[in-house]
Amino acid sequence: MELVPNQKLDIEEIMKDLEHYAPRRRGWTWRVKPEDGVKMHKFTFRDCSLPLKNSIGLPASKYFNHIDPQPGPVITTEIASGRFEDDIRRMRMAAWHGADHIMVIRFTGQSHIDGVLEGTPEGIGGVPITRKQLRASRKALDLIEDEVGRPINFHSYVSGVAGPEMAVMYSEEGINGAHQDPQYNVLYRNINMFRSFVDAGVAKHVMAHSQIFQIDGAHNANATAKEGWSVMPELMVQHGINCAFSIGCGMRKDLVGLSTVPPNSPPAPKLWFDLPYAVALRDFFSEFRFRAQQNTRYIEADIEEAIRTHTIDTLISALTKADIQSTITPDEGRNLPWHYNNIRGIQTAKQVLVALDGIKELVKIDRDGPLGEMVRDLKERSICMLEEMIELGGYFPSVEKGMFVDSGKYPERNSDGIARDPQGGVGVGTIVKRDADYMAPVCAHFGNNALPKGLNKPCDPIGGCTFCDHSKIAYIDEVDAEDNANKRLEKTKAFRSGGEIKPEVEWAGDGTVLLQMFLPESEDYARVAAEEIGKKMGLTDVEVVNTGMMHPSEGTFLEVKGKVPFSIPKSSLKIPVKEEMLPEAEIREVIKNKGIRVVAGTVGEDEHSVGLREILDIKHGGVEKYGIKYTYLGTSVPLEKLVDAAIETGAQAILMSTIISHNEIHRTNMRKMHELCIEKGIRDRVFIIGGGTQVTNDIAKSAGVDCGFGRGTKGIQVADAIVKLMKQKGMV
Ligand code: Z97
Repeated sequence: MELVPNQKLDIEEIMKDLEHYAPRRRGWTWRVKPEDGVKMHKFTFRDCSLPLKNSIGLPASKYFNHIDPQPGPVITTEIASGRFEDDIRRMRMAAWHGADHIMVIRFTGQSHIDGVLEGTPEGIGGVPITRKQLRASRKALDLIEDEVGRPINFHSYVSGVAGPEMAVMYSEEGINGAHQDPQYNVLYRNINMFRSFVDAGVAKHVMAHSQIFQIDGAHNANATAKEGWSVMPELMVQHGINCAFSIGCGMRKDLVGLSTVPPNSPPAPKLWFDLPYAVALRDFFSEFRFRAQQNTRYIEADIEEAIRTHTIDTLISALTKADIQSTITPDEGRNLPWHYNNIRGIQTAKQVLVALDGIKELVKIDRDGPLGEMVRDLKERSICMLEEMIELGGYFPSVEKGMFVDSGKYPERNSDGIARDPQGGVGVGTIVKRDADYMAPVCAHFGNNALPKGLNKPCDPIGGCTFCDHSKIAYIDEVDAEDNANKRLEKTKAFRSGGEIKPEVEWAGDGTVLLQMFLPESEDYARVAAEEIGKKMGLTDVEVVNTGMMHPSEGTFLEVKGKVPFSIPKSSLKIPVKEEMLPEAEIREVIKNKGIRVVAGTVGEDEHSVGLREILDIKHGGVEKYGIKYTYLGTSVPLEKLVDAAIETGAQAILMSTIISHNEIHRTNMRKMHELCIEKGIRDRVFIIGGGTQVTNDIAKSAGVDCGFGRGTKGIQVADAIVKLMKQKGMV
């Protein structure tokens, strides 16, 4: 199976024969960064990686020969609508825009499930991670990575009370990255602290076996704390604990990623917090890798605000270091995976990193001034915190006393940290000491394993474990007759491949649309009015998802989501034939060589001039921009006058505009112009181009002129048409 760019991914095909699917590689992959940079178009990129085979460039790429430079860091996007079968298509879109790290957020509560799930139930707040879901996604990503020409890392979470089981499953199924940090379980999921660390030992060891890249959970303190910037010393301590523990469990330093977030956000003077923090962290942990995520603590529902914060945060990454640049959108707050915002997040990271390519050769971080002092201060605070923890008896007593996520910047304390009882939490009392002769015939086993002497491999006694022999894995397809992907796919088939078109945000065929509006009212009235407007427009499930006060009484900007209750049959649509434009360089070349000149005017008794001026003047990209010389005769120009001017100036084309169209005057005038030119004997050397709001190419041609343009036409289209007409006549 191979993907074809102009064909949709066939999800049903992906779901076939998953029982026999095995991952074709394991472990994490970085982007390839050529030593001497990447040359594209007229530029050399210093820190960029190899470009993709198939991709979609930034919006402005059309001005730069359609290049799509790929930054050095891996770029992450989080996709998790609750239905993985829909997310697969989003992964493909994300990959085309430059994401090569796809993270699937787990559904609410999976942390507390004491085992792995099977089948493909629908999730809320994320996707239930199951073997079938992993296989289907990984299988699709194999095809997607072939299509874009770059490996894609697939990622989820090895946390919660089933951490080790998840790690084994990830290892078996070729998952490339995972969050794993025992402190996360303890602090945020109230899992017993001892159990969490024992589990982490096993999970990390298994992850190391398959070279699964690990991301820690320190950023959660930043996102949970009352003041994100106060926990900076503690964040370094948390990173330190997880790094040391990971190394102890056999992980490679280059596969341990610190999850770092610039801790502050405007309107705070962000740089004075974020930069010293970023520098201090990178000083301490230089041998490890950095996964930079944008600040989420202060993210609001406003996409523009998120993009601005993301841009500033990515600047910090570029100035310091990021091996992986995460992207995030406000949709977590809106509780709806607005998947096209994922693409915007990826574009933001790509645009910023490409714009700042090679920044460190141009801008140096100055440690001599206040920055150096602030970096030192942060480091000292974190070391002091570690010393106090040792005095308290170590990590566990420190957690018991609420040392973490206290709102005071260490050593200040507000006694509001998260305190956990060592004898409490999920899974308390479940640790069982291994007997002296405990034996597990599996590879990647953590801790004591009393294997018989003389074995080549621990799993030899059973003829291979599931890490060595993938076919030994017991694959369960579905466990629920109703709550499964196959049933859901049946229901959405019409919208995916059955010729029905319906908007989609969360799930295929959900009909969700987003309206933007401004209401000249205060926020309270605007909110309620916006909902009413949505309902009157025929939407269902109407909800205001974002408001922005423009002025307390003058008005409010709103975003309203709702669902359309209908779909459009594809067969009912007539697609206009697209005019294929010549390359701009060719248009310019012909115009330059031939010295093209036109005469132009609004004809008849018509005083409109704006449209035609836009077609002519250089200001908004009129024909002048492409080298065409013009003689503009103004408005209400008699047809004869235009013809005479064409003869006088030796113009190759007459541009006649008619806005007023009652009594079909636009048709009549074009026909008359055609006849007049014949009469004057110039029709074979002058092209006639008609324009106006009611004019179409078909109307113009049927009236005898060479071509016609309607509303919204740009100068380049007219220039393109003239060059094409010249080519047709063999003049070029
Ligand atoms: C990120 N935007 O990219 P559950 N383990 C760790 C975590 O940090 C998390 C989980 C497990 C964020 C993603 C935050 N991280 C969300 C170390 C969550 C989640 O929700 O308990 O099943 O696991 O880091």
